[in-house]
Amino acid sequence: MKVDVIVVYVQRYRKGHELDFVPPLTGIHLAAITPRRHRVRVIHQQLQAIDLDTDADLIALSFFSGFAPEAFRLAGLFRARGKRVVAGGPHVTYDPEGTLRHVDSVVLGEAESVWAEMLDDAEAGRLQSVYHGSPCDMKGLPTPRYDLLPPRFFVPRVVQATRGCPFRCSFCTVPTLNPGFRMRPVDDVLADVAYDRFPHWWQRKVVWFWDDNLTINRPYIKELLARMIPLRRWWLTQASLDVAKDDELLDLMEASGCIGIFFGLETFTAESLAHANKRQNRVAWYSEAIARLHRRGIAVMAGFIAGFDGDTPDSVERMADNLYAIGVDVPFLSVLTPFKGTPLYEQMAGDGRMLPERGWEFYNGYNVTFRPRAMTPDALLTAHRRLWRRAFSLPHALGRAWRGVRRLRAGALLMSLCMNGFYALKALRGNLPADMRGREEYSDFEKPRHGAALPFSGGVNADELQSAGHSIREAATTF
Ligand code: B12
Repeated sequence: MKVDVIVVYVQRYRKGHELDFVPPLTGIHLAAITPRRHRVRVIHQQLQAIDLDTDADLIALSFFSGFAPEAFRLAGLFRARGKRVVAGGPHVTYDPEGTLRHVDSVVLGEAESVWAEMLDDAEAGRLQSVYHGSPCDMKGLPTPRYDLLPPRFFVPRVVQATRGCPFRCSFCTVPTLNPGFRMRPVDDVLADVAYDRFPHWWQRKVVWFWDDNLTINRPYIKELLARMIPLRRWWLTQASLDVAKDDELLDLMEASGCIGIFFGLETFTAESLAHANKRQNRVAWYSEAIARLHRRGIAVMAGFIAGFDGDTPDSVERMADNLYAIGVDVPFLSVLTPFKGTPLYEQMAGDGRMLPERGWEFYNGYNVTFRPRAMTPDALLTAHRRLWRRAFSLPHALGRAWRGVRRLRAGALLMSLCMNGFYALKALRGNLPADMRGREEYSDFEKPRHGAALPFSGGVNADELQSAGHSIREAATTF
C-alpha cells in the first residue's frame, strides 16, 4: 500500500518563515515504524506542496490544534478524490468526535501499538473509525527516516530519547498524552545520535532532542551523556530548572557538547506561576540558574506565556525587559492557550471563559481563545505583540548576541546568533505572529465545541501505566 504522511502546517507569521530551522519528528518517526512492505512518503506542509493527485492509497494527517482547520480542509479535498484519510496527534487525541466529522479514522494517543494494524485494516478495506494507542514501551524504536526530510532544514537530526514529564503544568497535555516517564534504551538513542548521512557539517554536528523533559531520570541521562562524549556532538533539549542544581549533571552536559537548554519559565509573577501550576519554578532562582548554565557556556532558551490570571497588559509587556535582565539568550513568547486535554481548559471551559466564535486556527500559540481575567482578549493580543516586538527589537537581540560572545561556547553562540537573527529579522521586516482574526479562509468551518468534560483522557488507565513500567510518582522521585 502507498501511504502519504502529511505533517500539516498553517503559517504562524504574517509573511511565513525566512528560514526553516528544525523539522517535526512525528512524520519521519511514523515513516520509520511503517512496515517495509508499504511505500511511505512524508510531506512537511511547512515547506512542501501538497499533491492532491498523489497515487497514495492512504493519507495520514498529523497536526496540532492550531492547524486542525487546514487538516480538515485537506481531508475534504482528498476524500472528494476517493482517498481514505486517517489522523492522529495531540489535537485528534482530545477531540476525536470533531475530527471524525472530517476523516475516516483516528488514532488516539501514541501510534506505535496500532499503526501497523491500522495500515493492514486500510489495505484490507476494513478501516475502523477509532484506534486506541497505548503508551509504547520505547524499546527497539527505529531511527527516524531522516532520509525522507527535505534537505533545507537547518538542524535535521531531531531525536527523542524519553517520553513524559512528572510535572503538572496547567496548560500542558503531556501528562495524559505521554503518561509516565519512559526511556529508550541508551544504545537505540546513540544510534540516532550517530546518524550522519547529512550533507552539511552543522547538520551532522547538531542533535536536537525533542523530549518533554529529557533530564528527569538522573541515572539514565547521566549514562546517555557519558556515552555521547566520544561522538563529539552539539546538542539541545528541553528540561526543568532542577538541572541547574546538579553539578555532576552540568559537568556531563558540558563534556558531552550541550549547547542549549530550553526552560519553560513562563512568567515573572507568583500569581501567574500558581495559575500555571508551575510549582517547580521560583522567580528568585531564575537568574542564578541561568548563570550556572552560562558558566559552562550553555545557552538558555526560555519560554514565556502571556495571559495568565495574574497578568495585566503592563506585566506582559514588561516581560521583555525582565527576561533580558535575567540573562535569557533566546526567548520564545506565546499567548496562553487552553488546549483540550489540559487542566487549564477544564477550568476555562467550566467557567464559561472560552471564546466560542474562535475556530481552531486561533489555537496556534499566538492568538487569544479565551477571556483573560484582567484585560480584554484584544488587549492581551496587543500586549503580546508589544512584548514580542520589544523582545526582538535590535537593541535586545544585539544585546543578547553580544553577551553571548562573552559567555557562550562556540556551538551555543552559533545557535544563539542564528535564533536571535531569525527573530530579529522577522521583527525588522514586520513579520510578526499572524493575527488569525484576519484569516477568512477557515471562517466557514464549524467552531470548537466547548465543555468541561474531556472526551478522552489519554486512553490510559492504571494497568497500562503499570505495563509501561513506570509511574509518574516514580519519575517524580528520581531527582
Ligand atoms: C517537540 C515539540 C515541539 C517542537 C517541534 C514542533 C513540531 N513541529 O513537531 C517545537 C519546540 C518547535 C514546538 C513548538 C510548538 N508546540 Co510543541 N511540542 C513538542 C513536544 C514536546 C514533543 C512532540 C514530538 O515530537 N513528540 C515525538 C513524536 C514522535 O510524537 P508525537 O508527535 O506525539 O506523535 C505520536 C502521537 O501523537 C501519534 N501521532 C501524531 N501524529 C499522528 C498522525 C497519525 C496519522 C497517526 C496515526 C498518529 C499520530 O503517533 C506518534 C507516535 O506515537 C510536544 C509534547 C508531546 N509530548 O507531544 C509538544 C506539543 C505537541 N506542542 C504543543 C504546542 C502547543 C506547540 C506550539 C503551538 C507552542 C507555541 N506556543 O508556539 C508550537 C507550534 C509549532 C509549530 N508546529 O509551528 C502542544 C500541542 C497541543 C495541541 N493540542 O495542539 C504539545 C502537545 C505540548 C502541550 N502544550 O501540550 N513543539
